[in-house]
Amino acid sequence: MAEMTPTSVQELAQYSKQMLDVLEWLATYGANPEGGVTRLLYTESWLQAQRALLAKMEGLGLAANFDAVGNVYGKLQGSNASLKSVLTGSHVDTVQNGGKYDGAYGVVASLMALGYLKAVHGTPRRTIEVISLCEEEGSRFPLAYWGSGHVTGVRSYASAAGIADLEGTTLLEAMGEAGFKPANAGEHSAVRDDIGAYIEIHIEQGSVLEVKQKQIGVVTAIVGQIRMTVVVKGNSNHAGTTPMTMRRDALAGAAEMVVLTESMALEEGGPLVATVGRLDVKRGTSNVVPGEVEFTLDIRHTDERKMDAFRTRLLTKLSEIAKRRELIIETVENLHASPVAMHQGISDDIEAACATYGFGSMKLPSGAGHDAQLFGPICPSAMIFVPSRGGISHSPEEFTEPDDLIAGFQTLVHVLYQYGYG
Ligand code: HGY
Ligand code: MN
Ligand code: MN
Ligand code: MN
Repeated sequence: MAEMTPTSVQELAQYSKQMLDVLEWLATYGANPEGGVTRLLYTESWLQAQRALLAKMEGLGLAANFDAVGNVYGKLQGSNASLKSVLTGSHVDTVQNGGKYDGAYGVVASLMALGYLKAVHGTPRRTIEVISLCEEEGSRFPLAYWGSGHVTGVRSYASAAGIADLEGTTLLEAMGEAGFKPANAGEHSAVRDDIGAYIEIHIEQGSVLEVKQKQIGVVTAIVGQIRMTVVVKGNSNHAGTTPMTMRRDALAGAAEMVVLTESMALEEGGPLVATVGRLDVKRGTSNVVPGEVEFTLDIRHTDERKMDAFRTRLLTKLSEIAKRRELIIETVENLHASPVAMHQGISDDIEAACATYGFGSMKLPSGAGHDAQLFGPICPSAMIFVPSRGGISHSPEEFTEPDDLIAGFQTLVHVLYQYGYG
């Protein structure tokens, strides 16, 4: 395997500083006045960020382009075109009022890594590409991994049928309005079969690294994840004239279901987690008994069989509540991602790179979902984590120490150098 030359390490320090500045620059796209960042798929702030990243990639001498659904690629062409590419990147879509590191750090560290490698080491043997992926979060539309799903062939335009945001704008309408013309529905628009490895650097979004005082996490596996939408229907009625014993109150029923979800998850115990992240009372008014409620379910586990079994048991219990209260319950599954193990060989090389630089590292599973979950089944994939202060993420409070961001960046550069130039 190729080793980094000493001179390159000094130049790396300069690019490390630039990486921090570019991260702050990216956070200005979709910055909320009260702090935090909101860049939802196909909105102006997300599109401006993607366009700006494409220009930044070109400025670093990479060949850059949008693909059919809005992923942005930056390519450092290799000398041996017969070799499959090394792909590195993440996402810049965010949750509502999220942090400035989730996803963005992975895209910025990757594009700066390619800029450094091109400037200091020239043409690699194997093509190395950075990608800024669409809708990893599923925060505007209830369909996560839209971008990585297209690259890996898991998503097609047909997958978007009936998918709309809370305002009723469909995913395909929003895509067209952002300038990405959906081709015919069945076609896989952006799928690739020439990716030899996928490496993603990301903040941990948990507190294990901080507690264990390690700078780098080497991800062993990404948890399985089920996301569902639950609709509860009863009878909207007059709040003043409807006796308590004659109500079919959709919100009271949903509230009982939310509390049961939490208690069943607590009873099941870790690593299972279950969350109701959003609950909307349809046509909610203070003097009307609620007739319809929609809420989301997010269930995760490292063991797919236990995750599926928990989901089945939970839905049975929710139906019992609905029956007892003479309510109707409808459920739609929006995501069913299996747990995915990361590649042992690349993970070992990440650990070795940490040892080279003296960065303390440890192996750990990821409780958060990532695009690497989609790449893992089609090519060797690995993830590098850096610590999140207080384990906080999906919040304006999200923060990672600059030294840790730099340690992650240098580890990523080292591994990309090995795989691209080795
Ligand atoms: O929800 C997640 O796990 C990720 O942040 N999208
Ligand atoms: Mn993320
Ligand atoms: Mn996230
Ligand atoms: Mn399953």
